[in-house]
Amino acid sequence: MSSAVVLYSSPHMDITAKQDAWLQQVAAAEDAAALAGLESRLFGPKGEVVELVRSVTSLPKEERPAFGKAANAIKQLVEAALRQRREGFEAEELDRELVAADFDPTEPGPRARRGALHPITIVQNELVDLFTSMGFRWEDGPEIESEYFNFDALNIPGDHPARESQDTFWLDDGNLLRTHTSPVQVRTLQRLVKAGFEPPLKVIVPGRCFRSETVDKTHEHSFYQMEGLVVDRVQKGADGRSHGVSTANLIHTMKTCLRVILERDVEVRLRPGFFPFVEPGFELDVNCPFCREGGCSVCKQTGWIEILPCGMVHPNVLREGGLDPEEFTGFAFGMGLQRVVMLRYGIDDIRHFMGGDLRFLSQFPEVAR
Ligand code: FA5
Repeated sequence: MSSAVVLYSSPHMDITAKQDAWLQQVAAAEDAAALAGLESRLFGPKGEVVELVRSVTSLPKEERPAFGKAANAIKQLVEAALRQRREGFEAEELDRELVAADFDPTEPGPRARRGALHPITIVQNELVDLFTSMGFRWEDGPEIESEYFNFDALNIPGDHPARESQDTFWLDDGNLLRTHTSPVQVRTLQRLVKAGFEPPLKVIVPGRCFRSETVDKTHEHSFYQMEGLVVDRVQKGADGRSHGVSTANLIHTMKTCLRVILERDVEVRLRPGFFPFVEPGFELDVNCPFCREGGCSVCKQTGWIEILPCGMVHPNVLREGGLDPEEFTGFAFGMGLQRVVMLRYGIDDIRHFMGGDLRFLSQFPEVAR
């Protein structure tokens, strides 16, 4: 190693010789431990380099500036040599470790866990895609709703027994947590009619609802529905008869939707069902996906599973929305999303959805879009 970088000769001390000696010792250190020992001998509390710098005070005044400058330069030189040698040992050590550990730098690192969509979101997205492809538009409504939109506007006055089947959480200001997505029917009609919009109108309303219920295998206090509403003007046909939106349209739409979501051909049947905001009202059943016929415990040996309520929009609701029921007719449905997801994936308990158990959730691997 070329060492004679600092050339200075003092009548009192040959510091160039010291410098050469130290640099040679650094170069001769056999390993990291020897280097660490040398470092503390040179730079420790009474280290040789430290003492050299300090010795400036013992010199005659006129020699001090030149000596101090040279001593500091030597100090920096030796420090740099030590650092370089230390890094050399560290690099050698790393090489040794890599060889010894049979380390494969081309091996992929541990994979980060990717988030996935919740099964309710997966099915909701599919339904939204399906309905928008059929010309439906997505409407939204507030989860904190007024008594008027949740009940009165839907033909459910204060003393109506139907209010009891949708017991909910009331807020101090008289509002409530909506019990269904149906209030958005009247909200949408009122808004669009006011803006001068004339049906045909096709909307879907996915959203969260709340009921004060005892939670069990099929009931939650917070759950998801998807409302559907179709309204159109009654037309006079060539046969002279009036044609409006019909139950046949409702059945066709529901069959199409269930076929896509349940990924199979479906049979449906309608039974009478009472909801004050539809007339007539129906419970729509689908043939059981588990036994296909015959009967099983899921369909309670009937071969049919109740899947969603629906019906023809009640004239009072159309009127409340600002439309003349003599001129317009429509159908509506209110699908329980959890119910559809349970049927699609064969899930037997609704409480899994909000339980937060990753063993359940990680079975639905679709990655967030
Ligand atoms: C209604 O909520 C009506 N608004 C649906 C409707 C819309 C009828 C348009 C006619 C026309 P129902 O209370 O039956 O209806 O609830 C509809 C669906 O929501 C049920 O079939 C069920 O799947 C789901 N649902 C209701 N309550 C709960 C609950 N506590 N937990 C989970 N899902 C529920």
